[in-house]
Amino acid sequence: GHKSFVLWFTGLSGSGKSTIASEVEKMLYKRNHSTMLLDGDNVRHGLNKDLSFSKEARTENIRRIGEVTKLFVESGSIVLVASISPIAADRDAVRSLLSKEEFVEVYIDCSLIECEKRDPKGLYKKVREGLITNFTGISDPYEAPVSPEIIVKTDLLGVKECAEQVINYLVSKKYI
Ligand code: GGZ
Repeated sequence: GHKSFVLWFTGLSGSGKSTIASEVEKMLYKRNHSTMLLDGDNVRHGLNKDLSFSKEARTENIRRIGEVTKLFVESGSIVLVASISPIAADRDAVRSLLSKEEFVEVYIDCSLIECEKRDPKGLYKKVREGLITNFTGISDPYEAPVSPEIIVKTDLLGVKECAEQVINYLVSKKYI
């Protein structure tokens, strides 16, 4: 059977995590892989409904997503997680739950200026109006990965090219 692992997409709000993750998922589906996409924003409406955006709650959010990820990896899926996951130690804790090859960190690298320009959900506008506090990248920290397996620059490349970069990595490392 094929390898099971997680593609862990981390980056600012509006950087393109969900968009790239779902494009990669489509490409994996075409190659007959079974996948599971966990989107931070969606998970926060269900499993993690009780969690705020405090430092402790974000850590708990990532811990739970990590445990669910582990279950799906064990069941044979390729898991795609799209979550800001701003704290490096929280991401590393998930990495430690899995074996070395099972955790593939994908840094969705996009400047704050570009994210704010895109503002797909109007959240940055609300932050500037003072309606949202503790917003990642503005009034809350984002710790960029130091040595991610993949860096995708969404302010330089289009969605398809970004997704292909991820697929090419997986092929070159014999994940798929
Ligand atoms: C960051 C926030 C906040 C604050 C609401 N800070 O871009 P989105 O809208 O669709 O995704 C973001 C989502 C963050 O959920 P995560 O689980 O990815 O975050 S974390 O890993 O930090 O726990 C954003 C929206 O919720 N959102 N308030 N204050 N993002």
